[in-house]
Parts: sequence; structure tokens; C-alpha cells
Amino acid sequence: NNHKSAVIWFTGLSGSGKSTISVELEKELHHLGVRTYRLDGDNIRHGLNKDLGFGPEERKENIRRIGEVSKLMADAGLVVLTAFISPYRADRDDVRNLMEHGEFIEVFVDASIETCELRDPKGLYKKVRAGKLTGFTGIDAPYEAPVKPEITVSTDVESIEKSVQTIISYLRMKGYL
Ligand code: GGZ
Repeated sequence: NNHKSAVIWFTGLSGSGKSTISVELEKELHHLGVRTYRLDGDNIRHGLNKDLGFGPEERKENIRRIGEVSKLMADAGLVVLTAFISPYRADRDDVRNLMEHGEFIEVFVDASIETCELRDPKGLYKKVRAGKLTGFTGIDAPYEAPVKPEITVSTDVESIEKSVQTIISYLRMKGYL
């Protein structure tokens, strides 16, 4: 199959739906014959970046390494999907500037902190409220929302399927598929 490589960079709060959407998008891309690789906390923070915590400098380094790895994978012809909070605008822009023009697609997974806290899939917000976890994004650590993302999906109000279709439509429109 003939498709352009790309890095589809999801950013958003913990519990906003980044991982879920990236998993479902990847399935859809496989059906379309696209070769992909998905990077998330499970294969990065437990491996390459297991030396990094959640302070500002460590998050910056986390994103920098993920950006470099994504670039290599895109060079190898893959469509790369990354699912990290990536809370700092400057760090995301550094990754954008690393890539060939146009191949970085920033997807803002927009959900209110209230919604994320209600979902609390891993019980982390509960831990934060109990004072057992500090420096948590959206509570006592910053999240800088994208100013001009290529795509915004609003998981507060729309289904996973809808969000996936929005991204597929964008990829078609831009000639990636
Ligand atoms: C935010 C944290 C924190 C703190 C642990 N702040 O919902 P999750 O569990 O699976 O996603 C969160 C993940 C964030 O890692 P990232 O590599 O995506 O972060 S960043 O891009 O900011 O470097 C959450 C868990 O790790 N987690 N402590 N303090 N999320």
C-alpha cells in the first residue's frame, strides 16, 4: 500500500481518551492497509524512559525522546501514533519542528478535567484528592492546550467512533490515505 508517513501526536489530560482513540484509530488504519506503530506509556515509560519521572524537566525529556523515536519510525515509512499527555506547548512544538513539513499531526483530545476525574480509569485522581499523589497534570501541574492543533476531538460530547472518523477524514483530505 502507498501512503505517506506521519506522526499522529495525541495530547490531552490523563483520562481524556488518548490511548483509547489511538488504539481504535490504529485498528481502522490496519483495515485500510496502513502500516503503523503506536507509542504509549506502556511501551515507553516502562522501557526507554523508565529513568524519567513527572517533574517538568523529566516530562520535557520524555517528550524529546519520544519525538526522536517517532521521527525514526516515520523515516522508516510508518504512520506513528503517540499517546502522551505532553503538557508543555514548547515541547510539542520542538517535536513538530523536528519533523518534515506537514508530517506532524497534532490531535488535541479535549475533555474537561471534571470529565477526566469522573472517568478516573486508574484511580489516579482519587489518589491526588487523597493527597497521595502530587504534581498531577490538570490539578497541581499545568496542561497547556494546543493553540492551533491540526485536529481537535471533544471526547466530553462525542463518541470514540466519531473521534476516529474525524481523524480518518483529515488523513484522507491531506492525502495520507
Ligand atoms: C500526570 C501521571 C502522573 C502525574 C503518573 N501527572 O492516565 P495515565 O496515568 O495512564 O496517564 C498518565 C501517565 C502520563 O505519562 P505521560 O508520559 O503521558 O506524561 S507526560 O507526557 O507529561 O510526560 C498517568 C500517569 O502517567 N501519571 N503520575 N504526576 N500523569
